[in-house]
Amino acid sequence: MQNKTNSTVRKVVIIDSHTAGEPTRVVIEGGPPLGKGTLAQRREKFQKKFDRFRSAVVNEPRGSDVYVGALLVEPTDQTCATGVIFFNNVGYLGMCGHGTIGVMATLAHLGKIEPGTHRIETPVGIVVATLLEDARVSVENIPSYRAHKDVLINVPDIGQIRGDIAWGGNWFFLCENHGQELGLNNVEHLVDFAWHIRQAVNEQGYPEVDHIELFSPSDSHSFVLCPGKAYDRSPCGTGTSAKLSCLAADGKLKEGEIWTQESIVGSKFEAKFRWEGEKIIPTITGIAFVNARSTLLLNEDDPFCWGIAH
Ligand code: PYC
Repeated sequence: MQNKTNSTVRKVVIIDSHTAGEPTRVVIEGGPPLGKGTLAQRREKFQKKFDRFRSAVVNEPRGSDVYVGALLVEPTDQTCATGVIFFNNVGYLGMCGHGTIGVMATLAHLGKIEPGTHRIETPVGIVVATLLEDARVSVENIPSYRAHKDVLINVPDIGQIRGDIAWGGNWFFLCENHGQELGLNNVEHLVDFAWHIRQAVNEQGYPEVDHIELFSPSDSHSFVLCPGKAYDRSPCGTGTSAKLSCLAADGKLKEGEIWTQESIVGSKFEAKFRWEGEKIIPTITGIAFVNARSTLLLNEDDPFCWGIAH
């Protein structure tokens, strides 16, 4: 299709879903040419050469800060149903739990998978996802672990906060002693509060941490702040994995025991783990609903063709 200056209007076919309230926008046609190589190499190429495509797909005016994008790519491992590179309003993710559940629901919607187990390749490893007969999806995540326990962070204007740092496919700082009310009525304050923690954690020796997870000290109610300052509407699959690694390391949850993690909007994931050496293999179960299929039109005449960037 041509626009008024005769340049081409590019078409990008997407399927939107939400997993426990958190959106996933899967690009099924029209993605950038990333060539061959590992998924980590292709993610790097995406970032270096086609970053404006990321912004065009998930940012305003076509999306919003909350969207997580998922670009389907050819896997290097032919036992995998697909490869996927996850991205958000500011950059790229290692793995994404709610996003993997969204990708599975999308593949099922397209008739590309049947109930059963399917391997999915991500830039940080292969996950094993099972589409259950009732449309729920279980994701056996990559090995997860707690890297640091009880780290003391001095947060300007807030004070001292203690928390653990753990890997669940992304890096998390998890804390309970924050003294905040974890409720949707308090969400703007929680965003601001968690953002201050994120900056202090990064400045005080942990630049890799890009997600902050606040927990209720008495139950599994949580709040997760994502790298681009949006809060996760789902209980965050990689965050739940990070949490499981802390519970496992502290002996507070046994292998195979169910942990139900609740998000700030009240949605839930069921999770369990098994040990693999010093690390754990988490399994997260949730459901996604496909809610739109459309074609994005990238028209170079549009001053916001590539999104309103951060
Ligand atoms: O479910 O892993 C997740 C996730 C990461 C960022 C948003 N959701």
